[in-house]
Amino acid sequence: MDNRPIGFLDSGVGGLTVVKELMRQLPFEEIVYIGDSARAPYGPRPAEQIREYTWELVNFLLTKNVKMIVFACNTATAVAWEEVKEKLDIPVLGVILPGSSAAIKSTLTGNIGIIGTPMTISSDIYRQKIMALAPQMEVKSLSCPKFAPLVESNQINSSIAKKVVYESLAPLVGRVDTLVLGCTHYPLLRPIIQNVMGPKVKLIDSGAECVRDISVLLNYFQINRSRAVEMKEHCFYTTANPESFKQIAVNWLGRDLSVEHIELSD
Ligand code: I24
Ligand code: DGL
Repeated sequence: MDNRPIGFLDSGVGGLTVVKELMRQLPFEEIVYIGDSARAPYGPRPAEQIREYTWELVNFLLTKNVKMIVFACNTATAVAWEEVKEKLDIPVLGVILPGSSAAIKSTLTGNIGIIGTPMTISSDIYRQKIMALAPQMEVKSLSCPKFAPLVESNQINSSIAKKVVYESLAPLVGRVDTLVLGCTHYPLLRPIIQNVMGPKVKLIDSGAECVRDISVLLNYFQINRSRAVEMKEHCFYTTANPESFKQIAVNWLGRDLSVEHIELSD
């Protein structure tokens, strides 16, 4: 047993899609979350800058005595996960490897699509990970820079969203049987994406797959949180306005929670 919290990092609030899965799959685990909303989105930023910011988030989580760190952000995973994982002596999980292996398990034709932010797609990391595990796969990657802004402007169900998703995904329709949602925001567009891709296409939520791996790791190292110990409150930190963060988090997670502002060293 290990009653320390699990640390989550993200560029902002998108990582809450991973947190929601954690609360569903592993309700007894305690969470410390840091979202760098003051500097979000990471997607359009240079890799070197994202690496630097991610290290600041990691170092913050380490001061919170976490037993494990989860990169609840595809962009941060794409550019910084390997180097952070090498340097820490606690387990560090990203969302990309779980999403990649789930896609390989899901596909019947070997034609896998990946969608994500410009940085995630230009890093080519999903394709590399998939090819390393299963070289016979055919991977088609597509950057969808308009999707996260759609979610953030509350247009998830709008006709504009339908039009943008339809036009953006046109290059993949009919050409893949599995599509990886390689960005934390995309599960919110899932119904529209499914509709555009067709009912036979399997959508892979990298965040949900990552939480399955967290569960396996907790069991393997026997570091689950004891259910006998009273649950402490989850802690959420943001580099921007805590009220704005809280509004989104309470709405999304459907429960009250405490959010604190934190200043990261620049
Ligand atoms: N969804 C996201 N980011 C936002 C948003 C949103 N505003 C409305 N909705 N804003 O990401 C980002 C910038 N903010 C962040 C907080 O600090 C200030 C700056 C997706 C969220 C994934 C859980 C739409 C919205 C919402 C509640 C729940 C879900 C959702 F308001 F998509
Ligand atoms: N969290 C990011 C990701 O999953 C999306 C938002 C951003 O670009 O920062 O890629």
